Amino acid sequence: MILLLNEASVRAHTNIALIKYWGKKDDDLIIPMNSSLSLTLDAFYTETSVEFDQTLVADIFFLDGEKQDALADEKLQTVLNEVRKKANITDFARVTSKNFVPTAAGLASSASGLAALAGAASIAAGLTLSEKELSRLARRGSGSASRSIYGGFVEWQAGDSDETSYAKKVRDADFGVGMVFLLVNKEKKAVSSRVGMKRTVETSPYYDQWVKTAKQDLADMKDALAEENINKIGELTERSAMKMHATTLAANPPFTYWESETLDAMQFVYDLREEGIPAYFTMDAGPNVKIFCRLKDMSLIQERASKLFGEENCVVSKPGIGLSVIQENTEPKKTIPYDQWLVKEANNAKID
Ligand code: 2P0
Repeated sequence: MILLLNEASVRAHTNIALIKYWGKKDDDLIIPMNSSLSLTLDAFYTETSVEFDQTLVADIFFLDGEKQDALADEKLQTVLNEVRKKANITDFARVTSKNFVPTAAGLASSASGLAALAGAASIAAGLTLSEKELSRLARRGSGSASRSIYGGFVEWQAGDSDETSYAKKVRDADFGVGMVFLLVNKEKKAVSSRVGMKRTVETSPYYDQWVKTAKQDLADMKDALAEENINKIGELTERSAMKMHATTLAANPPFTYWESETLDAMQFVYDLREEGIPAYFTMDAGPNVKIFCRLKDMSLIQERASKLFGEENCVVSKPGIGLSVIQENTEPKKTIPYDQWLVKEANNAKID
């Protein structure tokens, strides 16, 4: 099937932050307090199709085959409204999304979901946004989505305005690293990241130090990436996660995303290191643990972890690529990287 003119489909991969984003200085525009840095992963992604249709009387949203309350989805509405404004259209949209995550992983999919939505909606509306503009648009939906436009290691520079807050690629993840996911709890979290980070900014006495030290951590991380120093990358990753989670413990009311299995998984990682295997953990706004490690150690780590946490709860992932446009919705799907799609569109425009 060839896609219609006002319809577009894209695929976006999720990302895990090594230097975390935690806290906003502007809640509406989603301008973060600190810059962050992530690794895009290939195992988890979202495919989204958007069609603007003048016969619709409201936006409709299907996720994994089930109709959602599109109006109640604040993140989706923000992105669609921004696209309508930019393209000067008023049509409502039919959004169809599918999350590709191994066996209900319970991992937040807002990074891949909102990046895919930004890409598909902008193309469907006839826009040809640069990657930087697309990153800014995805950011309006969800902060971490700004990073999912790119593959490899990606920095979201905080900036201080809508124009200056966007992500850019730091380098390819081409030196043999990946992640093992330990899924210790697949339930929806009690405190969303949006609510959690706001409470932390407003009440945690540790928050100022988080912002201050994140700056140096990011600079050190960029050096470590340039050196391809896996131990240094891992140590900084672990420390950033520990500091982020420390801020929540001191918030009012205090809270934590950890569960007892989170601590078990951390101990598992310490034990790997005792044995000389370079492995480092990170946790986000939930109890699951992600292990940064060498690709060549991934199967050994997965095998060991499966014995402790169950085979279905251990998933490995290589680094992933950036946004791609689905050109033909046949199986297997024919895709083209977004940057190449832009070049093609520019050439087509010249011919026209
Ligand atoms: C991150 N997290 O850097 C951090 C670390 C969770 C912990 O970005 O409010 O869904 O939509 O901007 O991006 C998750 O929060 O939050 C997140 P909003 P988002 O990956």
